Amino acid sequence: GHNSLVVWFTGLSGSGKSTLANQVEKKLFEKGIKTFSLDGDNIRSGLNRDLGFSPEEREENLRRIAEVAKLFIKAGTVVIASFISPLKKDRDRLKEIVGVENFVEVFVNTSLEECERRDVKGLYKKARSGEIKNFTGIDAPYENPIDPELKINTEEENLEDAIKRIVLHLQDKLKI
Ligand code: GGZ
Repeated sequence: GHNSLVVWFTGLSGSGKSTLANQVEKKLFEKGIKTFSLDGDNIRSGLNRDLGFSPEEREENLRRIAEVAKLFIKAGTVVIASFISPLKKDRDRLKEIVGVENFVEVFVNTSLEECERRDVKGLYKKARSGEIKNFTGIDAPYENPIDPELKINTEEENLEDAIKRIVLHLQDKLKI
């Protein structure tokens, strides 16, 4: 079969990573491509439920996810991963673990202002009030990817166009 890939969405909480990931997965499914999604909902509640949000714990969170993604790659499944993954050094390590040739970094470049305005889960409000500590963008850093393979600006680009752009790029890489 075709070679496999890890499509890695990085960006702030509320940037739209999961929305994009879900839609991309749907499109790939329609094309008969086997995918599996990894996100906070299925990873932080199980495999990584011992980990919080300190820099060390985020590093370990991402390292384990990369190892899981590597296994899926070996099984020929396209992995769609959505994690904030805020630090460049940690993202560099992901690429090393998975293999840079198998890794597609997608930067969901929604501004902090817009994420905070949306505040879908009310987490920014809690972070501002100090109820949540070490919240990315508020009192924990997010380092923008310098040269991501794809960059999505959800404030300017229409969602459907962004999804199409990502899927076309993946089809090209998978040679399908
Ligand atoms: C950032 C946090 C935090 C803190 C809880 N900082 O929008 P969400 O809710 O559903 O997604 C966020 C998710 C981030 O987990 P990741 O595994 O993606 O982070 S990392 O890649 O940095 O390891 C958010 C929720 O968890 N959340 N506390 N302090 N996001």
